[in-house]
Amino acid sequence: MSTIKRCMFIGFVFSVAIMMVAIVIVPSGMAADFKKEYKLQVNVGPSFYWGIGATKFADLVREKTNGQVNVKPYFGSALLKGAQLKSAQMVAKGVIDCAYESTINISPVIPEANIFHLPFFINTFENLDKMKAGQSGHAVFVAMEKVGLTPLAWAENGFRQVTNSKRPIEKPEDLKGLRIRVVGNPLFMDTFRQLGADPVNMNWGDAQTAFQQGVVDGQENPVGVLIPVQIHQYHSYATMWNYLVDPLVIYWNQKQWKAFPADIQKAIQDAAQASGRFEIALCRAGLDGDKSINVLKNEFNYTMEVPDPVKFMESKGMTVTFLKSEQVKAFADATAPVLEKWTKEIGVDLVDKARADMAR
Ligand code: X2X
Repeated sequence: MSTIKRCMFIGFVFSVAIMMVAIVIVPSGMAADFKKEYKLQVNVGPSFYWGIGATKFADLVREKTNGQVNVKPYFGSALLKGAQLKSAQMVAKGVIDCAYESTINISPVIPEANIFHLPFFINTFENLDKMKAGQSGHAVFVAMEKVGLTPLAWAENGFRQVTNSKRPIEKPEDLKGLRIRVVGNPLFMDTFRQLGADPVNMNWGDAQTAFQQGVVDGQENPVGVLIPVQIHQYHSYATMWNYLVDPLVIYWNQKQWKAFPADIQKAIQDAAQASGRFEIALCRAGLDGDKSINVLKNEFNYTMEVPDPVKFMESKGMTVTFLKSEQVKAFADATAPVLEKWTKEIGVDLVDKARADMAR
């Protein structure tokens, strides 16, 4: 062999060796770029509709990333020792990777999220959907980006309904003196105080014990929480007043998100969208005719255990009250000062955007 040929041969053997090493090492090297586990903050337990949605998200992420990204839901705000209002702060800091969380719980960091919690302002799924698709929903996502969070998709807890152990709530006076558990968001305290109730704020983990022990007379939550928590064990009266809505946002720590390769971002984004669509249908099932029941059946091959939450509560002996529009108006009039005060807090501009979205 000539020297040239020998050099070429050695060169060839050397490159083949490098390629083989690359084939063996690179895939595992790429996988090592991902964390073993991405912690997902969820305030409620796995049986709540929102918890079921979080599990669906984790499953879909695993499936769509071919097992490369492992999202693990931590239910009951376990990562926050129950302090649900810290979720956005901890994800922004990167202490927690991602969250499937209520707009109520992110409001300390994203005051704009309170646009959904103005009393008697939104009232229908149609209005909510218009806001999410419109400028007001967009403004909430932009506000999240500004504090280091990447919003991926909307999900839902739902319109919040009031339940209690004392009497049917049909007019503002019926709330007088009732001790009502609310979440620690001052807008909720203001609303119930304005209605003459005696609101007390506590985290969800403590609230469940408070219902059991009868420390409070009532509370407010959507059916996706009321049914799994078996509110009928504690309260005999529910009023379906749609007084405000609690959308969820699936979001990720922004810095971490930006470091993901584009195909992984797309896979996670798709998982968030699909799980959000599924979870919104769970929370609306039985409240929007056949619409959400059909989404669950046709798109997700899923049958609800409790397809009609109102019938279910009634079957457990609860009195479920639906308000006529003039009754809703009496509550809206009574809480008008709260709407006015919080319009200033949130920003007139955003409230105007929401009104324009709803009018479309
Ligand atoms: O604390 C609540 O009431 C709950 C479970 O609905 C939220 O996390 C906002």
